[in-house]
Amino acid sequence: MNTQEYIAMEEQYGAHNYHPLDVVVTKAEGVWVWDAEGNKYLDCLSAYSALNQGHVHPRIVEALVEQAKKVTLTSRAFRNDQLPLFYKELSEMTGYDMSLPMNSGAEAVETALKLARKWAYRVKGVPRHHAEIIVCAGNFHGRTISIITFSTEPLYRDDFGPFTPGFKIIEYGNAKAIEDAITPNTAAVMVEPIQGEGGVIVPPAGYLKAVRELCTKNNVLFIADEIQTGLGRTGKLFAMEHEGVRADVVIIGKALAGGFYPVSAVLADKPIMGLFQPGEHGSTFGGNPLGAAVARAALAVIRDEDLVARSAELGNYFMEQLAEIPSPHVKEVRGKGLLIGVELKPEAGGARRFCEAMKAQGILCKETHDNVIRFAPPLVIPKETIDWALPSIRETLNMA
Ligand code: IF1
Repeated sequence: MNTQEYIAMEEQYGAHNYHPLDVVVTKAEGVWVWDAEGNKYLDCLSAYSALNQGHVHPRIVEALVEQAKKVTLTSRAFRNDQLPLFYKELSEMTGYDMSLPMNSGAEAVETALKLARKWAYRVKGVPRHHAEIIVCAGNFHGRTISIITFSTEPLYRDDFGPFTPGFKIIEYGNAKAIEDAITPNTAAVMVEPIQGEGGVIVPPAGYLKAVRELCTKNNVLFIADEIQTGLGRTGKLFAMEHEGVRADVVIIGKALAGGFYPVSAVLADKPIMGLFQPGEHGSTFGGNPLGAAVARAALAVIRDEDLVARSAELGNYFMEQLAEIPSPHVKEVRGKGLLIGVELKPEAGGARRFCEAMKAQGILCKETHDNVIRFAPPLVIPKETIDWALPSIRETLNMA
């Protein structure tokens, strides 16, 4: 089948909940993908940071195949031999005592919210069913009904009520707004260290530090959603480290399994994570041996290939080079590490047409919020590949 045939079939039989670029990927390796006609493209999206290790990493393939031959699923009714090692390695890498594995990012966010509520009732002494969780405008934490309750994007929310009580939305990047919103019933503040979907919004310097201080001062949990920013994407293992802060609860997903498998997790120290009792939370697939084996390999690749340092170094280089491109359309280039947003001027006609033009040049990226082009290639990208892409990016950013 050719590209047009695949697209026609997808449109006929599939729900239309996406508007993808019309490239049908049939094969991938490292930073490259190939379409149904054999055209080759540089992947500058990395499945929204799920592919930090690059496509089809051989070491993760091997872990997947070997584990698939042994045992893939036990459910948590029985134990398996991969999960303990995954727990231990994740703890050693992140510095958190314990973790709780789930599958999608949204599930891990829900898990963190449940944990924060339980902590509020059992530790802080908030009256039951009165816990409040503070979140930020412009957030993206997933698609469940509770999570879209506190989305400020009408498209994600408006047709899907009634909603879940217990959330307060305040301005992102404004620590004073958090201070004003905290009450004796506040369980947690949940923040993305950089808002990805919001348009690669980097908060003002000192913001995360202020969040940390306010949470400590008011006995409120600081939950960092590092699903997109974590595991090396921004040039640190966690983006919050850019301000030297440590959240009480960290949510990770995406690159945790290198793009092979949905594995997410909530990290916290024992006084918090230890609150969950048998039966209170769970998942058929969360913590399964196949996912655990794949995640162990994905973490080992981040460590052994020094992907955090690579991201910092190449991200600086890529961002500098992008910022130097003279273009009538660009308003701002921003980001950290290899999470880079190029914001276009309102009169540029939207980011989508630039992504389409880039695709014609063999570079895949995706617009976010109408006028931001996101550049987030796998962290394994060689400098020469960035240099290969720059002339095409320059040409596109200068089109009529
Ligand atoms: C889609 C966006 C990115 C996330 C953060 C939780 C989740 C995500 C910070 C939920 C997911 C995704 C989901 C995907 C597109 C994508 C996205 F543009 F929509 F916002 F990355 F920027 N927290 N982000 O970024 O994780 O349940 O999806 O595993 O929904 O279309 P999930």
